[in-house]
Amino acid sequence: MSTPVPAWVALGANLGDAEDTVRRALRALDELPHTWLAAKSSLYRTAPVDATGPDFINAVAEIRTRLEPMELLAALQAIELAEGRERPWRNAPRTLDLDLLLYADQTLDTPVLTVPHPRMNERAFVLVPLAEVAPQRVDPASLAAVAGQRIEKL
Ligand code: PH2
Ligand code: MG
Ligand code: MG
Repeated sequence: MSTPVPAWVALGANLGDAEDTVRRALRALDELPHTWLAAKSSLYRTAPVDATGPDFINAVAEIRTRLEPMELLAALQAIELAEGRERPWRNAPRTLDLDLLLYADQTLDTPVLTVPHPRMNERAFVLVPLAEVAPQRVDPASLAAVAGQRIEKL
């Protein structure tokens, strides 16, 4: 069997009991096949970026996984669906969003999956929690550039 690799997943929610949902999703990541939770950031309350609706709860998980990137994407989408995720329009309020940020040191560019996540460096709600679990994977200039975005540790 393949050796496990590190990957980082952004969690976000702004519908229903978002805090509860994010905590449950962290456990769900740990329960995925061939995957476990290696580290989790704090939870944060964040202002919506290019989105409407209430404040988000965000966090970042570091996992180890033997799933290939596309298998992992499918597994993340299954967790979103189990939490009642609907996609009425782009960036609509959501019960749960799980975005694959980084998969080891790989880059991927397919119609359904781009890694590293193409917008991660513009978002405090990704960079601040990612810096907690994997500071070596955060570009300091990007982190400084998003300092104006509202984010508060729970
Ligand atoms: N996700 C988005 C768009 N905007 N804003 C915040 N604060 N948190 C998110 O998770 C988020 C967002 C698209 O997935
Ligand atoms: Mg997203
Ligand atoms: Mg998403």
